[in-house]
Amino acid sequence: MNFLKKRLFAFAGAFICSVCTGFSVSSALELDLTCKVIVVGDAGTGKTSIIKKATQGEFLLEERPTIGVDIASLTIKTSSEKNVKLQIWDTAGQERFRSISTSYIRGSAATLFVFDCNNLDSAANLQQYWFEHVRQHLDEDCIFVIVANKFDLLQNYDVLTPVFERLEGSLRDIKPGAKIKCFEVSACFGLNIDALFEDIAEALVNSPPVYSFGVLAPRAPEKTQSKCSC
Ligand SMILES: Nc1nc2c(ncn2[C@@H]2O[C@H](COP(=O)(O)OP(=O)(O)OP(=O)(O)O)[C@@H](O)[C@H]2O)c(=O)[nH]1
Ligand SMILES: [Mg+2]
Repeated sequence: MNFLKKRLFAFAGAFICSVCTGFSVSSALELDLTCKVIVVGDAGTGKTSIIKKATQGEFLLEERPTIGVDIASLTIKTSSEKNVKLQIWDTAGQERFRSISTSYIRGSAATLFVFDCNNLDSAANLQQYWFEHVRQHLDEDCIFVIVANKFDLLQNYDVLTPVFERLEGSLRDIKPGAKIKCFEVSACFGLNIDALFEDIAEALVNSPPVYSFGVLAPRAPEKTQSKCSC
């Protein structure tokens, strides 16, 4: 019965996914895993642009600021032939929306921390604000991805390595044992955008997190029956 429920869920998921992204994903596609991914970072760093490029193949030079939160989805076939649906939550970076985004963080299997590699204040803000902001709401097995966007505009490549090292170190102090990855991307050129989400999907399949759905998702521990007769 449980098995049947999971199959029905996968079928419904595949249908919704094809509607959300506009991709011609077959409705017969069976999803092996569905996970929530949250994307945070300062306003203007390119969160929406990265997601749009990944899900719609589109890039707008004048992207509008996100208000509250938007949700998109992307289905990826991994190297082990598993279909992983990423439900991607795009949050607003503007300060006036930050308290709203807190409530969206819970239940994320992966978190993308985006900064603009030409604006190192946005990297410092990951350290000073965003890491702490999400820390208390996330599970230990959440994957953390530090994303340097707008790589197409970068003049001095040498600055990036120490920034990644500093951010990774600071994230490790907050969440020892966390799975942390670093990516340099360009939403504008499409550089590393597919690789970024494919890498997340592979990692999730290899180690399905607590907050996930589908045939690969870990089962909740069975409730042991009390032997007490009262
Ligand atoms: N050159 C270049 N510009 C980019 C890139 N990514 C985003 N942009 C531009 O940066 C601006 C901000 O991008 P958004 O995607 O709206 O940024 P955001 O992080 O979603 O901003 P908020 O929704 O306000 O938090 C837009 O004008 C984009 O066109 C990139 O890789 N290269
Ligand atoms: Mg946005």
